[in-house]
Amino acid sequence: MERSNSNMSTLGGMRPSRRVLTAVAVLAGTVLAGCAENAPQDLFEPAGPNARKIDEGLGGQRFIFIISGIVAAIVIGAVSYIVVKFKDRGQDIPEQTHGNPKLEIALTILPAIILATIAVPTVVKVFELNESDDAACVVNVTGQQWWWEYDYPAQTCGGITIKDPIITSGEMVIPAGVPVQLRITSRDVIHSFWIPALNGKRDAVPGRLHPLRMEADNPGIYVGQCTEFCGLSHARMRQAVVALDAADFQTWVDNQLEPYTSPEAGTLAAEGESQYISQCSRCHQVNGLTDSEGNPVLSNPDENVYSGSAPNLTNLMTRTGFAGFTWDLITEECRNELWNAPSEEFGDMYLAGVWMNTPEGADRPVCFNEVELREWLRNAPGMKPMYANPAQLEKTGGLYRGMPNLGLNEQQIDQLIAYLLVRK
Ligand code: HEC
Ligand SMILES: [Cu+2]
Repeated sequence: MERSNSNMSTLGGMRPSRRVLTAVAVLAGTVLAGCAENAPQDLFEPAGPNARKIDEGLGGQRFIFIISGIVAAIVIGAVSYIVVKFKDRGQDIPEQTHGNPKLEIALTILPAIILATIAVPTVVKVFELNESDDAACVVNVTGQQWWWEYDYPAQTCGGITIKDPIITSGEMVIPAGVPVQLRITSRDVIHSFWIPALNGKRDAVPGRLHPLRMEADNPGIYVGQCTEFCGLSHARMRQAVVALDAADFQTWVDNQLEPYTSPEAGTLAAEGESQYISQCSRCHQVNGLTDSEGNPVLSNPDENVYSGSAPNLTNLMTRTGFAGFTWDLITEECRNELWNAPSEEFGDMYLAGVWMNTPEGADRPVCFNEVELREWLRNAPGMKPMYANPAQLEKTGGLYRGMPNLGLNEQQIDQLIAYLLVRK
């Protein structure tokens, strides 16, 4: 027994003291990395009233960390003291005792007090956080493999009228300083929606509607990622909430609802439009698009995609990311500029999107990240593993999970890019 124990502790060729040191170094590294500046998913940097409620005050996470920190320090201190003081130095085994009512009562009451101190204010906060009936707008949030869809019913939102429904993906745009009621659900498996700077997480479960209140103090972009393992590309399912001031939110709504105009005949973009109709419209919708006979082109994702849905591509270029907000529609440089913009300048930059920093009259947007969008059209499952391998399709009854490789050639991709760019 003795021998096998000592074998265990030298496993991997590391002595125990070395292992402890390594563990401490890894832990310290992780903690420091977590404190790094520019960590947009930092739990300790709330940017809205709900996240602040989770962070601060009685029952907040700081309060709980302090109490558990004190308890941990006492326990670790006592254990270390005992380990050193009573180390086996060959002394006699001490006399065994049993029963110490004073100690037992103290050790029952003390933890009960500690737990009650944590539990009572926490439960109160949970109820407060669940309130969402003061919300001024509604956004339906639907998770699917592996992206989020946001649909805005026609409504008046923070004083701004959304006269027709809007459907978008990846980035949810909301007015800053206005409480928004999210109604979260899923079309396939369970996902979980979390924007750490704005609120806690909420699961997206098929067949259920889970409310969550979202409010951002100031204009800016607040990012997060799906936090419920949901299959192959779970790690590539990200999301963002973009808060804009009232005037910018109005502009965003107007842009989304602008009527469709076909690109001028004979242009590359017009060729892209017909490519789009033949290659893409069976899964994707572009609102207002009509075919050569003037009939609306309607998508049919139920017959092509496992979740029964693909992102609505109307005004794709008003977004800054794509495919589960995992790749950027704007270049890295422009993204850094946008994400770090002061809140007064953020709205104008966001609304300009790929056209940010572009001189008046130029016909190519300076901030457009063409490389990754082309790569996506060339071979989407090569970028984001999606179970789109046709050999596996029998398992989903012929339906794709995610976007398949459509075998487009470079010329078709040129046309499609030109088309997607024309639409805002
Ligand atoms: C079989 C269905 C299907 C077809 C056909 C299809 N797509 Fe997709 N596409 C999807 C799905 C599903 C997604 C979401 C994938 C993800 O993010 O995980 C997607 C995502 C996208 C995105 C990212 C959108 C966003 O907001 O995140 C773009 C852009 C796109 N497709 C363009 C096209 C174009 C252009 C075509 C035609 C050449 C096309 N797709 C054909 C299913 C399809
Ligand atoms: Cu997910």
